[in-house]
Amino acid sequence: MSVKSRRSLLFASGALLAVAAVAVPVVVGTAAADPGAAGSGNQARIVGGNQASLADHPYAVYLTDAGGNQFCGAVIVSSTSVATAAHCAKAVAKQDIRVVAGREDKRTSEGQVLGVSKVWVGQGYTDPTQGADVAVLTVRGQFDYRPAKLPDSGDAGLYAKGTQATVLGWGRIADGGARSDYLRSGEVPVVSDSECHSAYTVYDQKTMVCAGYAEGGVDACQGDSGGPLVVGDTLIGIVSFGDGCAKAGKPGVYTRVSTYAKDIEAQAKPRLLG
Ligand code: 4AZ
Repeated sequence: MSVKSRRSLLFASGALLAVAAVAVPVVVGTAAADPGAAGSGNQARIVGGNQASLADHPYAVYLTDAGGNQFCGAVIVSSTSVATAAHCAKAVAKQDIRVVAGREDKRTSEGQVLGVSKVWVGQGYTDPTQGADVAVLTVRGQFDYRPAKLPDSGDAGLYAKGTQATVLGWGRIADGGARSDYLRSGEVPVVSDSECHSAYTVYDQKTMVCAGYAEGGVDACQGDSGGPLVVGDTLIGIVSFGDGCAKAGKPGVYTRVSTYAKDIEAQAKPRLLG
């Protein structure tokens, strides 16, 4: 979610308005034409990225509401569950959330559409800027696609400044611009905690990690929230918030998955339905 929309939320009254404002930017723009969608050229893809393939990233999925509108990304973490952002899980009622897997192009009917039987939200979550912007959705049925790996204690180095990571999503291709019909990816370097704290006073290195170039140009954007930031097939971040998209000095802020890996794993375990 954007810092700007959160600021306006602070002037609005009440948490219900907040939920409505989070849901708005992700529902608009789905019907807009994508000028680059035919596969020609590689300019202005995502924000500074390129069309991507599910063959390389089969765990990348998206969420729709009951009307079929894509509102967030997510990532398969087991045969029966996805991780996403808490602010995504809270934007739409559980019974109305659908998880779409195996579909690169939103305009097709490829892959799977699964409902959600259970929603777990990160403990203490209130707002993306306060951390714990993580959720696990248990789906009705099983995915035909392999999960991303969760980081373990040996993966601390993946969070070092300069690690090249890949962000994936079906969100806007420019700040305030059209939503993408295709899955897109962008390559972004992990940003140091001190640098990210300079960009965002709310930055908390325990629960968040930043990625992006100092000069901007490549970033997640509205509608990419909840989607994966991976190094290889290891999930290091979940798209959470930022000040606009791809702006100089304003890297994307992601949920630090290593902090929540044990929780995610516990929620992701397939278990017998009671
Ligand atoms: C959003 O509103 C959003 N540039 C997601 C990511 C970023 C900004 C906004 C990061 O879903």
